[in-house]
Amino acid sequence: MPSLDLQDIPRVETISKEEFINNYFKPQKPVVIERFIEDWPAYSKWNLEYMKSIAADKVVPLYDDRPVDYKDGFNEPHATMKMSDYVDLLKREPTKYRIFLWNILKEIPQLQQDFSYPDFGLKLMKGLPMLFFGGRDSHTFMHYDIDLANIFHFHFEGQKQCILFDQQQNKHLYKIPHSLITREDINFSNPDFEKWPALNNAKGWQCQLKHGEVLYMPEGYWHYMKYLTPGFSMSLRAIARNPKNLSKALYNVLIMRHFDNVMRRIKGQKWIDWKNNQAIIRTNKHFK
Ligand SMILES: O=C(O)CCC(=O)C(=O)O
Ligand SMILES: [Fe+2]
Repeated sequence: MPSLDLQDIPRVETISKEEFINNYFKPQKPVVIERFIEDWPAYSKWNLEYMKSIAADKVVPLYDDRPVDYKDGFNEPHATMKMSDYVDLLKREPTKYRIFLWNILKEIPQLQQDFSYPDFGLKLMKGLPMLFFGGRDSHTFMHYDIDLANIFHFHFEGQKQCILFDQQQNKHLYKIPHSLITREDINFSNPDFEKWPALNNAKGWQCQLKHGEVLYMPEGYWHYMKYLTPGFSMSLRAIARNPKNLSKALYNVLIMRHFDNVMRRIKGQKWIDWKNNQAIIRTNKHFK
């Protein structure tokens, strides 16, 4: 059976600032650091039960895997639930509901005492520690982040599969124009190559993250995350340094996002359908 051409992301136990900058940041290569946060209180404290106890009555925004609808705003949640109910659901059964981009600094400030901003030689954005939760077998669609930042993704409880591609692979990925995602009907954990033949030419990376491990994703890297068991992660970020990525980030934030919203308002579902179709036409043009 054909499968995606994915290399295992290199793993190290720990890393110095110099090693990180020279071996991974400068060449823009991903890495998993296995034992970097063992001295954080979060390493022993953070699990689903703890999050439930600390945020029980908070109402959290939830996302499932429904395709983008023109009526939804950019990143608008599909449902909400009390955190205690959500954690109970995660533990009880597989669920598609995920928490995506939840700013813990704002929501539960005391969690800040449980971690520190590591010195990887990059300036981390202090206001933006984001949390992500998911149930067994749920996935976060393939996307790259609007600011093309360097992302440090710390995982807690359970196991998560991550598949990454760099921006050079865009032409093989059925990327949707004027957006940050690929076709949502591609199952990246087991793609249908008859339907999506260009994926044969994509070269990417993969890993399975365990509790306490941190994944470095270089600037603008595409990422697809599948929760193999219920769990959650925290992302810290550093602004893109490569001028090309930085200008792409500015374009996305200042122009692309608003243009897309305006087109949704004017053209409705036709705009979404056109974009989905263009993803195939553009990728096939390159493939043939
Ligand atoms: O883990 C997830 O569900 C998504 C993570 C993500 O997209 C990110 O860290 O930027
Ligand atoms: Fe992301």
